[in-house]
Amino acid sequence: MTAPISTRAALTDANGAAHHVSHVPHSRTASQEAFEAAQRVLVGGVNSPARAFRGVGGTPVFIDRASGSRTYDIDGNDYIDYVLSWGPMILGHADPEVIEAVQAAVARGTSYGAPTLAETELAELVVEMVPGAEVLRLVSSGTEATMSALRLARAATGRDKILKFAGCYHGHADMLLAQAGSGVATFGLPDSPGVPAGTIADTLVAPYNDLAAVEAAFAAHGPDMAAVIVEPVAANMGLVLPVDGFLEGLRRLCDEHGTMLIFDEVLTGFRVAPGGAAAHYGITPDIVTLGKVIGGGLPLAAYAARREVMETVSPLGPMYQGGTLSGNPIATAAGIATLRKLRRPGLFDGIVERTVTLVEGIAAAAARHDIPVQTAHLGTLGGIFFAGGPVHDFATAKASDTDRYARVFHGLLLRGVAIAPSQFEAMFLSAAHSDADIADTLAAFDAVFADLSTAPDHHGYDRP
Ligand code: HOZ
Repeated sequence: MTAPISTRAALTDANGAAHHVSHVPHSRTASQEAFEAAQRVLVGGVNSPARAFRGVGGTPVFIDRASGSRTYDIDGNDYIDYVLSWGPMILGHADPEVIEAVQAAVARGTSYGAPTLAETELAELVVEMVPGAEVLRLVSSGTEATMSALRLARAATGRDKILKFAGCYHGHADMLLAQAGSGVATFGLPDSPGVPAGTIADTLVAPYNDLAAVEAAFAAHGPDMAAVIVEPVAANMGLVLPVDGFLEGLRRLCDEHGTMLIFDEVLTGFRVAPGGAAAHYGITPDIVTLGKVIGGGLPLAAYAARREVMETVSPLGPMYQGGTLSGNPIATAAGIATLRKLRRPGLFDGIVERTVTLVEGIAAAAARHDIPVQTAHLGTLGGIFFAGGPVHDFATAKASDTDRYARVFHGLLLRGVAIAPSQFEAMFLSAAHSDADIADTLAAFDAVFADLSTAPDHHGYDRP
């Protein structure tokens, strides 16, 4: 199939009637040319597979700039953005307070390789906000955080085995690339070549939300189990909420077996609640990993635990982990400005309210057009699956209609709304998304659903 990019015909329904359209798209020829040039010198034309549009087909949109709720592409189109750099931009793009803090930091130098006051200030904010985070180590990416958290769990327990859940994504460290979500799920990879069998020999995988499977794993391997690592709210296979008792069950089993419970809150931290999923569910993990929002859009992440566990880490303990750019002064400035503003009364609740309006509105629009959909929302995260029955784990997520997701994705993009270019990702909202943005987005969903139900072969929405 060819890729009909932006045509006015795509904005009419099967009978030629125009829908309410808040946005008239231009062509995307500049993006197409940019992608061709990029592919000559960058593998697949991208620096992270999740950006490659392989899950939906077509050419990635090249972004020129972003502000508030919107991204602007190099052809001059703009999009109400629900990707938000895959989560970090909780205040919206180019938030003035964050930009001011970053500019002030840049003017004082970009990296010192020595301690700064800002690192302590950011850590103090996190300790106040996040249950279980008593002492932190700042790193530069979520992958580094989860990789280090596992090393810590193994060092602190003297055990090797870890348990993860199918469809949960914890970055691309070798021992976590087993039945992973996010880009790994988008590309349908059970695991990755290049990961030695020995490296994942100690990685056990259970279905998300399946406490009986976890109990069985503990029955077989309890004395060897260093850690259970989980996205407390799974947000890398689409958005899948934990069923009642699942997280409590993990906590109990880990306590019974002397195993570290690691909450990977890279996506959910500061998003499910200001204190993350641990605060929302009232369950304190032994180790927590944070990323995305904590850096306000710059490369920064962290792992944290109670003091005696963190004392395993060098320079206090024997477990080595370090990094030249860890706690970078520009990134910490962005993180501090972001977390400070996020704590302002009413700000977080406003994002949550608009998330509810959006997700419930999508469900209502789908119902109007007889399109089976499963939606979920929690805090500032939303999710949609085109499925007739409940989605509670990776198997049910993968059984949803990814082709329909791709068509909806392209229909929305034509109407100036950007959701993730993969079924296996969440929707992210920010403080910059206004009521008008939500209304425009819902109008776009309604129009796309109308077209899909009346004209299933609508060319404008083909998966290229
Ligand atoms: N963890 C990100 C969202 N699932 C993926 C972003 C990326 O890999 O580029």
